[in-house]
Amino acid sequence: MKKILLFVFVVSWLFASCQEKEAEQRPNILFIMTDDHTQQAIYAYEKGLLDSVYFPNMDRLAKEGALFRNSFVTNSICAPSRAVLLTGKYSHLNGKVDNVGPFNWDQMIYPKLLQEAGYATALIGKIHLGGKPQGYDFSLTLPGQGNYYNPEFIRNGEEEVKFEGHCEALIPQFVVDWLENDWDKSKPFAINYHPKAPHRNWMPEEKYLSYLEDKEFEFPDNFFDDYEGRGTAAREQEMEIVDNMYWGWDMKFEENPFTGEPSRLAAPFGRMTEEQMAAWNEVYGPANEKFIREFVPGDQRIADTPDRKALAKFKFHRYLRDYLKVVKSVDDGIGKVLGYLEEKGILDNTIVIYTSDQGFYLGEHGWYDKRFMYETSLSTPLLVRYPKEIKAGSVVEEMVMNLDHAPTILDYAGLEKPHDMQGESWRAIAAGEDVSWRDAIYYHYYEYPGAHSVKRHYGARTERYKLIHFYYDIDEWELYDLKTDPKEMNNVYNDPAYAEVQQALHTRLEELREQYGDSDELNQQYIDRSLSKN
Ligand SMILES: [Ca+2]
Repeated sequence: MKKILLFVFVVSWLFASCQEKEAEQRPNILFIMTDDHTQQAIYAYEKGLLDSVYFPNMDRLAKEGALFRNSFVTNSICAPSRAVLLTGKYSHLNGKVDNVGPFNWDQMIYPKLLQEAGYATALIGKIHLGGKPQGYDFSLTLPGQGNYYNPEFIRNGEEEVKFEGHCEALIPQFVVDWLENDWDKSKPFAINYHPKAPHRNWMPEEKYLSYLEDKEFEFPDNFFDDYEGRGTAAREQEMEIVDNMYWGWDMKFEENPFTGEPSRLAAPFGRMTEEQMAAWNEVYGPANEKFIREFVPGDQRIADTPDRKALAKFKFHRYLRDYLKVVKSVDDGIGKVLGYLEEKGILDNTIVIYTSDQGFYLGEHGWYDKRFMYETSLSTPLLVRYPKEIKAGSVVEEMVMNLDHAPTILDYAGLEKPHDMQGESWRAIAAGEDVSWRDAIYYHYYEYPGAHSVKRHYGARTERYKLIHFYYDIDEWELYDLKTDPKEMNNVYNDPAYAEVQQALHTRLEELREQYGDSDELNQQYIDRSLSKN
């Protein structure tokens, strides 16, 4: 009997210690998602726009891990993208199709599964989904869009707390504070670390107010796009840098230099301390005065004069510099958190995923903003560092989507994805394994009528082609050959040379809509829902 007891004891001890070891080995997950950061603003993507602007910590992730060249979103807009991330489901199934409607936190989201499986979970930064976050042991989130200067945060979905400082310095500090003080070290951690930047209106941190002020950038070669060769949607959008950016909010003028109307900057300026305001005025004051001296002769409106190109140059530079200034702060924050993990000796047991909620135009087609299924906004950065599985300097060509992140994170955590999650784990392809993978992705954008007037559309993209259907108040199809026309300047729909391709893409698109459970009936439901709110 004694022998049997001893045997049982030894076996249970072995079993328990194996379990402990397994728990020890489960990787930590640091998921970093910025807002509106775009591939062409990361040097490692080699898109040419940045010339010599280099963000060392983001580029470090690419150098020491994998860069996904074909990383896409399913609906290129902020809050819906976050809902796709959490649920692993398309907008038409998770219900968050646009920035306007509510998000249902009661549904299955991956942090709940991690939490149940013994992960310590935290959400820090921007989530933009309203309601009380679920699935997190700790959350400290910006209300809505949040503020760059001296922002309020909501602790655990309830208590509002105001902090002094710049949002992009505070958020990484909160991440480090949580790791240092609140993380239950008996568990692996899973953090959603979500900067606000580089979302509009790009208000730089004090130390970067002058950063890049003297740097000249080349216009993207299709900046002065006349939208010939595309359809109504491209012509009628309201996201042009020259015509649709606000003098105050975006261009940082306290009043419209041509009309004298006061700008919306009064609100963010009202939040700043005297020191912050003085530092700001030292840089923007003289630059704005110079603009007025050069561009506002009396009450003449420059937009109607032949100097439109000079005006475009000013706006493009103010925009691009401010955008990159706030990215610089994000990069510092990433460096801070990576440095902390490194110092504690846990960086290599942490899967670091860097991505954004969609891509963004930095002057391509003359635009800012996102929304379209065209390449720049359909794409988003994806860099992953996990030296245990991913070779340094890997480049992944397979087409992945933000739909895939939830299943991937569960996979890394050793968990099965729920049967109704629609994405696929990209863990094996990140590790360079030769696995069969999808040949097409499906996309659907909804927020119309709405900000920036980008019409509702859905479509399919294969490795080489893209088919888009714009619907609701128009019924137009566009087809692009990404090999011969990577900047999507020429719609070849109904071009006889592409007749077979067109037919095959229509078939593939219908298959995808069926596979993912989307339909014309759902389109109508979401139109009705949106109209009923107006
Ligand atoms: Ca966004």
